[in-house]
Amino acid sequence: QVQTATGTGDGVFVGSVPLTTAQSGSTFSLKDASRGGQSTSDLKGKTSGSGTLFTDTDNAWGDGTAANRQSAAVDAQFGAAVTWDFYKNTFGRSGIKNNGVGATSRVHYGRNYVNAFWDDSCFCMTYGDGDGNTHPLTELDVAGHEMTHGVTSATAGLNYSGESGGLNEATSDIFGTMVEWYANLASDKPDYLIGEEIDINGDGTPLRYMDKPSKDGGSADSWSSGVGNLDVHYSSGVGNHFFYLLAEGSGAKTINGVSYNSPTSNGSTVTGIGRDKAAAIWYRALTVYFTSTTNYKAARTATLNAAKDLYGSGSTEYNAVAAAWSGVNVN
Ligand code: ASN
Ligand code: ZN
Ligand code: CA
Repeated sequence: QVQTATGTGDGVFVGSVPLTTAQSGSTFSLKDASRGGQSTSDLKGKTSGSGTLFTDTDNAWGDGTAANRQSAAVDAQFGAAVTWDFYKNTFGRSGIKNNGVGATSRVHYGRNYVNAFWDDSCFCMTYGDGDGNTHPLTELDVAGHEMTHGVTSATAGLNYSGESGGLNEATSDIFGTMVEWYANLASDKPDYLIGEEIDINGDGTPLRYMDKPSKDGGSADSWSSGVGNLDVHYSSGVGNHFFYLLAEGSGAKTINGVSYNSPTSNGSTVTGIGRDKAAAIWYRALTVYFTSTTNYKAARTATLNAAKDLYGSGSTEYNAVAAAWSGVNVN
């Protein structure tokens, strides 16, 4: 019969972490019965199919290098576990669909694939190995980002184009970042950067910046009439910048050794309410008020309604939501 066991993992990015695994005789598998049966499989370079469930004989997984094919699986399985715990312990959400069912993860997708993605049809997330195979896409904020696409799909269903697509992407960056803060790993100190560990640009810069999204060379810092024509990973900048302003406030500050400088589009000063309250407001807006066609103007109304529900109309939090949206030109 199958029993639950506690193993150890050494991931490419997460370092040494505990893993809840399954044991059948002398064989362990990367499957977590305590979190809806979430598991991780090896695609071995293929681009379809469910892959081969990772198994092991000593319940010690990976060696911290991408050369060992279990290491990326440790990151993926741990990322799915932390994301599960974040949603469960922060919002009482039991899995992506809130039905107690875990998602599966697939690693080693294709060859030199520099991306990761969520797919509703397999209820699974998939990671490439990156170009050169030393930087798989299995960073924690990416895991949280991809699984959050599943949450968005199961709740608001934000259309993946135009301004609603930007809000969809921002939602994934916001909660991917919150997953990183929830885990608070010494090996990956939490920040307001996306994909900072992967070195996707080869020069040490992250994929995206929440304090000043335009630092990536393409994202919007604030709303303008054409913002919905941008790629959704760029129109997300308006939502990401709103969230940073709401959580941390405008101006310069250093957190965990990273320097941020977040200007508002109208020159106003915004005082942050902290990331936990900001996340609670965004989650309530996502799950109660956003619809498939919500645009930035409607997101302002939705988050104000969420803040009213949680903290009261005219509360400090409510007023901060209004000020943060005005700071990204959503009036
Ligand atoms: N990693 C990308 C994302 O989650 C994949 C995509 O463009 N759909 O947004
Ligand atoms: Zn995304
Ligand atoms: Ca990050």
